[in-house]
Amino acid sequence: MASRKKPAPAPRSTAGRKDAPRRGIGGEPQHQAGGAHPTMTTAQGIPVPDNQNSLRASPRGPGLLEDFILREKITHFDHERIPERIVHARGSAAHGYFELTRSLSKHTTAKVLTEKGKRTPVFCRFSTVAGGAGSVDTPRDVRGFAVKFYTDEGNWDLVGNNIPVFFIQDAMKFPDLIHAVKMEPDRGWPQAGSAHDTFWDFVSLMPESMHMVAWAMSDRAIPRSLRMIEGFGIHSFRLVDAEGGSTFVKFHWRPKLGLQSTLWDEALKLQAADNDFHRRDLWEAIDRGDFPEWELAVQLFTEEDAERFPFDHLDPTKLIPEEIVPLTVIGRMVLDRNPDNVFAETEQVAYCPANVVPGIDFSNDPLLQGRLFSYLDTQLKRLGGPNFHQIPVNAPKCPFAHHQRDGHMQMEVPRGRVAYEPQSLDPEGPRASEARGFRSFAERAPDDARKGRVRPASFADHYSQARMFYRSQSAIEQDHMAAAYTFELSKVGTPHVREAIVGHLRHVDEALAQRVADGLGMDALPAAPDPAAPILDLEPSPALRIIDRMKDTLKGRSIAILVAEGSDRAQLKALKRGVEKAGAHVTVVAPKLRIRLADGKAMDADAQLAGTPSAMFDAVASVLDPDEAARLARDPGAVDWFRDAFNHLKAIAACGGTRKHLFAAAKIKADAGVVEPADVAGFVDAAKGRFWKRSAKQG
Ligand code: HDE
Repeated sequence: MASRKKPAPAPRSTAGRKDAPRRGIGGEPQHQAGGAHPTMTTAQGIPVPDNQNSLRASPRGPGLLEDFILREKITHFDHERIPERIVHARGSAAHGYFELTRSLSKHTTAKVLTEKGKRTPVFCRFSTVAGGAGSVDTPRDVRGFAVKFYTDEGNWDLVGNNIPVFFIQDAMKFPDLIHAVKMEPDRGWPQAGSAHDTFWDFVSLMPESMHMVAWAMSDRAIPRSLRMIEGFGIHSFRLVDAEGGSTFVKFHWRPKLGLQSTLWDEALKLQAADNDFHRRDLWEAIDRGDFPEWELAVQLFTEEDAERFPFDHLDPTKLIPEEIVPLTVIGRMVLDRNPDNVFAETEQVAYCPANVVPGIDFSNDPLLQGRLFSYLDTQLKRLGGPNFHQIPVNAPKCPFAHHQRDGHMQMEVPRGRVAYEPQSLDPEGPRASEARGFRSFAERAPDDARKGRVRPASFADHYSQARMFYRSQSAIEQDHMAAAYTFELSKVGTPHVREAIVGHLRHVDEALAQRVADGLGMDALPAAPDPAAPILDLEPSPALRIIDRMKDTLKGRSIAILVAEGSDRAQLKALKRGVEKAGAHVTVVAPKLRIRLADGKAMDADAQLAGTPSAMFDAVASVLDPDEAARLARDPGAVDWFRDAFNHLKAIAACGGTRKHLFAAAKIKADAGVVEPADVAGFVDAAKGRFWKRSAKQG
């Protein structure tokens, strides 16, 4: 059992006192803090007499092999790591609940989707895809959005992403895709990034990836907060009703805080400032009671509806625009508890798209079909055997009973002699139930069904939705996409790969292709490949943007106020109170952690300026004594603090000293996004959005 007390300080060195045998810390008791504490034991329960010194034959050695306490401790430590996930290795998670607000009883028997008002416990894990577990939180990447619902009818896992489509159409290509995006095997970089030759080489030869690549180059791939991302089940699933009838369904999570992304420069600076930016943001929000919330919405459609779509809904590189099939909100998810232990829960949680409950079934999407195999397979290795469902975070919270037995790390002690079925010896043994059991939708195979390794003709259109996505973006978001393609391709050393991508982009949008070609310094536009199907000009879908979908609120936002020696306490207080009242979290930043304000009294800041760049906040303010502002204007870090806030299009409440000295040093010309700190209401209002007009001026 782990003691919750502060650890004892490191033992003092006995160097220079070779003769003095010592126990513990200078022979003193090791635990300073008072109160009762459990006696430390080995894993076998043997009390440990000394946790500082190994057993020696004499005070200066040698060590003794019989020291079972040392050996046990080191052996366990040696085995503390398990294989990290081959994808989605870096994750952060939280517990919470799902509450159904609208019943889907017309379409499904699944209780989790029919019992209105019922709260089902969930465990939700967010992740980046490409980087290893020790990589950073803010690379340009897709985010995983996996939810385990502990329903009364067993666990249902909705294992999705924050982008509604995927790179490939067939599971056969997944290992290739991941090998291409991960670190190049001969050199071991880049970590957590797609801006390199092998990724772009692969996608340049896989036109089906063009739609998802467009999403990955959009602001969706650099979210501001995990609390502000959407989630998508991607594939069509089936809902199955009591009569065995079926409706197709796509699942969407929509964040209550609205959607928000960072600018690319901001994401880069966040990487330098805080590798754990997203996990910290999620953890801290939950810790202070700002529970993130999402709506669960569904798109429901029939086989006949699907036949009218200008694409095949079984192709996971396609989405169904909300304008064609509207979203119906059916519930909400609230994440209200941080994990107690990251390894036990976030690392050991095992999601699997094959975990569905009666009333929910799969579609024939070939990517989904491959996933149904992969997750259990990978978990057998990652979690060391077939009993990982017994790990608390994975165990169902409803009763379960089966005849599976033994295996590595069996934690249960099944009773009795019967571990088979049919059987007549144990009247209480579990039996299958036709009435309650999971029933697959009795889909009829088409009359002309033939076995074969084929791609249906209905999957051949690779560009129309990429075009639709690009054309649905606002002009600012299109600028960001053009810049992202240019940046990523500028990191590709192989000219023919760059050219192939620009060729594909001509099918997405000729002007986009031209901008990227210009950015890369190409003399002429490369030829576009022959498309396998006619490219359609689909109606744009404004719902696919982010910028208009930032909520007009300070709730969930984070604001910094910069103070220094001699700052005015009353003004700081008024600003802080006003911003907090509007729902934002305030961090008081200062050049030193303890400063003396104008009233002569000391104050502790929350963070030190040098380690807390303005990129970490949604808006910033300053309350500075003019002399201090003049002094700070000679500190490049302080000047960058304002320059970045301005260039990242954020509202700034700037005091007179800041305008005079720091703005001058940062060459900032105040605009509508710059207000007086005394104008608390004006700042609260300005801080709700970004000042996009500045980005137009930046060109
Ligand atoms: Fe995954 N994916 N995936 N994936 N996936 C895994 O399972 C795989 C795909 C997704 O937080 C692995 O336990 C294949 C689509 C998430 O623990 C692995 C294919 C979507 C997570 C695996 C896909 C996802 C994973 C790695 C193509 C969005 C993290 C470790 C056929 C709908 C879950 C693990 C967590 C994890 C395989 C494609 C989402 C290897 C073969 C599409 C969110 O089994």
